[in-house]
Amino acid sequence: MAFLENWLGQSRWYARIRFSGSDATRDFLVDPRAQPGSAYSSPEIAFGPAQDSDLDGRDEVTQYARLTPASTAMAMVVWVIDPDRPLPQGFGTSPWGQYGDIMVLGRWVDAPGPGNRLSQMVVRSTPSGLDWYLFGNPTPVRWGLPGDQPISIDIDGDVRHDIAVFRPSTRRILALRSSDGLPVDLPAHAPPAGASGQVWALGYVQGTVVPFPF
Ligand SMILES: [Ca+2]
Ligand SMILES: [Ca+2]
Repeated sequence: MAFLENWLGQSRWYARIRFSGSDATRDFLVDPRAQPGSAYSSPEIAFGPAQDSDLDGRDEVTQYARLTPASTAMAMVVWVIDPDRPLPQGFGTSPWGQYGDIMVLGRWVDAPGPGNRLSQMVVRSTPSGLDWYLFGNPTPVRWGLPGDQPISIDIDGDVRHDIAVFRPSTRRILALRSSDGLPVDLPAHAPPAGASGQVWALGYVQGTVVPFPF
């Protein structure tokens, strides 16, 4: 799967998908601005890796989109891709988080509502640390120091994601287990010998989304 911009001269985001079942490749318009009556007008849209948000066994395209170029409001948008239909179905959730937040993909609740069945978690950086905001709860959980990287991970294996960060300075993962709320401190894999440059936790790369500034 690859994302395209300026497809056929249009400034819209498309997903180019090659289906493993048929080996067919097709392009799907996955841009909230293209929906009828859309409240979206900003091209700043972050794309997450595939996630099965409605728990039907098939992945959807997950986005974290800025509503307008002048707004700080952000919302999660989920696109259901059906190989047999020409257009995907897009579902937007109520705005949550603000521009600059990082959305962390994962299953965050046990009894979520329609359209947001895994719930949504965003992380806001402050000068003193990271604040984690679960959809619908205005009171954040403070976890992580400035410079820590939020990661998408289920450490205790209870199917719900854990609040967790990778700390580059120590190369450790610090998490709050969702099963009992207890903190854990684990070593992360070190980079290969001789490697240089920025160290990124794989969970950060794969499971968090933030739009690039345009
Ligand atoms: Ca699904
Ligand atoms: Ca867990």
